[in-house]
Amino acid sequence: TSIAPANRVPRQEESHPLTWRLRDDAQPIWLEEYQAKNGYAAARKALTAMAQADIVQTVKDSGLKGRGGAGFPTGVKWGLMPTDESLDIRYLLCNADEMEPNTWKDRLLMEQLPHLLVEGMLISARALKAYRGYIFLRGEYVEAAHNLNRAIEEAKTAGLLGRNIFGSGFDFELFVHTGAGRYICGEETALINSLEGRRANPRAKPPFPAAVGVWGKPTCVNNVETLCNVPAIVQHGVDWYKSLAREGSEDHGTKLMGFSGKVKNPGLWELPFGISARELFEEHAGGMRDGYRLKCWQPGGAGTGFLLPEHLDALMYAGGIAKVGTRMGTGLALAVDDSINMVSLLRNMEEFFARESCGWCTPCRDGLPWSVKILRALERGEGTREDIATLLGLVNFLGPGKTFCAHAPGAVEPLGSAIKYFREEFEAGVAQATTTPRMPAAAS
Ligand code: L3W
Repeated sequence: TSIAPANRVPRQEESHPLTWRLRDDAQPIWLEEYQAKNGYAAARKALTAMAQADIVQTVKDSGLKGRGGAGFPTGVKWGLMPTDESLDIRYLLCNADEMEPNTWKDRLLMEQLPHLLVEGMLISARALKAYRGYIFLRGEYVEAAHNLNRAIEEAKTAGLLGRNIFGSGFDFELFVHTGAGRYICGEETALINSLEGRRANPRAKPPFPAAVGVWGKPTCVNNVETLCNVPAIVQHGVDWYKSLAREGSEDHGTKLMGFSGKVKNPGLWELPFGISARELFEEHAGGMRDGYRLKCWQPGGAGTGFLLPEHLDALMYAGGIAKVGTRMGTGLALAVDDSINMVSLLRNMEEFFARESCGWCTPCRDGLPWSVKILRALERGEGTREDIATLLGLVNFLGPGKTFCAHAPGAVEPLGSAIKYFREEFEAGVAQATTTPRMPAAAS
């Protein structure tokens, strides 16, 4: 199955650098059509008319930030890659292991615009002096794998991959590597281990991948959407890119944003950073379907916190969402309607996070199943009075800086915010007349 066209508003090159080439019939765009729509012009410019350091500087100056959820500045990450000529190899990895619940933005790009990712990787590889690239793709994305492999073959045949591309002397080989369906492979060092054929446990950072990455070599890992921004930045320049976001946004450019749940018009749109969440919800998603009321929402994936309807005035950029207490994450929001019980919703989410823990560090391995056990009891109305304090203890104990990677902090962020805003629903799951805690409360 294919994803419907991303926008119901007209897409224009000047305002929709990622999606303006999309077809209305949602069919993939192959090389001939991509080139007819100015495809690979940016790559030609980068490889034949720009010095390698100028590409890095352009991306730095654009302020492009990672689109996988963490928002680390891309140019800064690129600047950490050693450019020493004596190095035999550096790698560019594309993190295409899109498995965040409620997030399907990279899938759209890879299925319908595979050449945009190939072109973005070619330019980025030139900037990083990386001669080999891998797209680490979520295994279930079968159509994306097919379309990317076909695009790579087309590009090779046309001399856009391989040796001496555009006569520039630059060589680049690109491969698709499909994962086996584990959420943790989206963590960049777990991804690197998996690519090497090892178990997908995250590695300690530092060293960051730029110093010691895949097979011990300098490696840059960027998200699909991040890399797909690079051609337009190179083609149209920093000033143009910086003019795309709404006034008031500290982030530049556009973002694939979405809304799902019981909204009238669930979907995915390329929108300027800095629009309000209300505009996203009401004008693009059409508000709630008749008979449903918005109870709360998450701005960008299961690992982000719940917000109330009154928070819809927040602006969709990292700092705008931080002001209301959580992270923008992937930018694909979820509307929770008033028919949903928060204990059941959180039980479902924590089951996912507990299942997807790699088990490497104790707080995550033991803490997440513990939260599931408590949430199941509360859902059945068999909780104890101490359960909510224990859950809050886990939110603290599994929070940022206390585990090996961001998996557990992401898992407890929705839990902490759900208890903050809907505590009475958790209290309603406490059995009458219970006094004995089932397990000792976690140290706070
Ligand atoms: C060099 C430093 N590099 C950080 C780099 C780091 C990485 C990037 C972001 O988690 C989040 C997570 C999920 N020197 C550096 C440095 N870097 N400091 O910057 O790193 P970090 O640690 O901030 O985050 P992360 O581990 O990459 C990602 C959240 O995203 N999330 C999940 C998204 C899932 C998908 C998906 O399925 N495709 O996107 C949603 O919010 O919870 O917090 O490259 O090396 N000093």
